[in-house]
Amino acid sequence: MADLPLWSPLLLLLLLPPEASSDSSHALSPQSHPANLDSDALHLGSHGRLGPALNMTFDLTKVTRATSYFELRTWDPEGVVFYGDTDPKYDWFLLGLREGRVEIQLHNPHARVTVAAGPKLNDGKWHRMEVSNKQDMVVLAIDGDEVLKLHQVSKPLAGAPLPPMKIVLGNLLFPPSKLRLPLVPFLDACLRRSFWLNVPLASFSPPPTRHPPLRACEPDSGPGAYFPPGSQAQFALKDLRPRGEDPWNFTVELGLRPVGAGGPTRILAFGTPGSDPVLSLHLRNQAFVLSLGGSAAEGRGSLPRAPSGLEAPLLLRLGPAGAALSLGPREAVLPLAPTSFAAVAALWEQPHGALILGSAPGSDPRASPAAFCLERLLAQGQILDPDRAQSLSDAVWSHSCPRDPGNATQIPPR
Ligand code: EST
Repeated sequence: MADLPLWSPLLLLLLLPPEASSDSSHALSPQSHPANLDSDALHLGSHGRLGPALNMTFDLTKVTRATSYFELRTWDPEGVVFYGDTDPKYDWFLLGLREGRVEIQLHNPHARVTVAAGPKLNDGKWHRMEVSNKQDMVVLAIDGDEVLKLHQVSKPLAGAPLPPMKIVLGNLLFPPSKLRLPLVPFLDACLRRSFWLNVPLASFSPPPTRHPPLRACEPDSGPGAYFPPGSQAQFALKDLRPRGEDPWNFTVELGLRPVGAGGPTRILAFGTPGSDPVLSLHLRNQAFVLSLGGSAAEGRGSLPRAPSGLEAPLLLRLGPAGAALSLGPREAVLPLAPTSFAAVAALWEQPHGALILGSAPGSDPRASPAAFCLERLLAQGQILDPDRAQSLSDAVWSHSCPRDPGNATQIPPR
């Protein structure tokens, strides 16, 4: 290794792809939406920071049927669809997804239950769901099939002289660690045609933090994670220990699809937040550029690529011999001098060492103007879930990607 040249200050690789009711009950005012959006659908995902997509409060003495129904569409395997309570300590209910299937958690004086039911729903199709309380039961139907009937778990709720029932969409009213079985609440999903305790969703106003919504519901999205310009996800390297210290090696696998046009963009970097990265990967002039440091500005040998060629998974392997990038049958190696390898490996020993996908935090989106989808994202052979990242930009779509570049609607937060 020691006699390998270190191209200073950065060494790069170029790979040419092969051929490549709410608390207010005002009706929502009609809004104009671009024709390509599902204007009647509500996006649930918020990464939690902005709170629930919608809060509703009901006086149960005025409710005649404790039934709610809606259509849900998602690629996300895990998160909260809705949560309801009459008391967050003694009487609460959650309907969410885990591993793609519905999970119900219920905690009240009659029962404490955690149960999964029905088929996997995270297939990007609309599914109709109906959840009711009848006498002492909770009943769940999916796409017209009654998939779960829980007996002896409740008292009749409709008409009951109980405290007001709160229902929130896409989030909880207490920390996820207090669930019976914790789950990551953020759900990248769309909801439409919903009625809550028989009241249409349009009767409720979104909370001020969610108005205007962060994003709209695209009529056609695919699986993956979408990184618009300037966005990023950070994963702590201490949680991603290189397997087997000897020989030291670390792999990242990416199924990358650029979305729309745009200039050079950073795909990932290894570093500590706030400092220049130790190693970074850019997409620049139709080539992948791996470099020591944070800039691809000194990239050489750019070669045009066939636009369809980027879909083969890109494999990045780090080891004492260097950083190797392969795309299908092509491979290129960035040799690392021992000092450079030591700087890379040291990141795993630091509390803030991170794998950062997308742009540098706080960077100007104009500096990284291209958007991309990660249809595959693995580190050390394990899927990395953006919802479990140490930090995630609000603008990232954690489990959906626009299929058509023109459709990537982003409504900027106020
Ligand atoms: C069931 C039992 C319970 O003790 C509390 C709750 C609160 C949320 C309720 C749920 C329930 C039964 C089914 C619903 C749900 C809110 C919407 C859904 O239709 C009534």
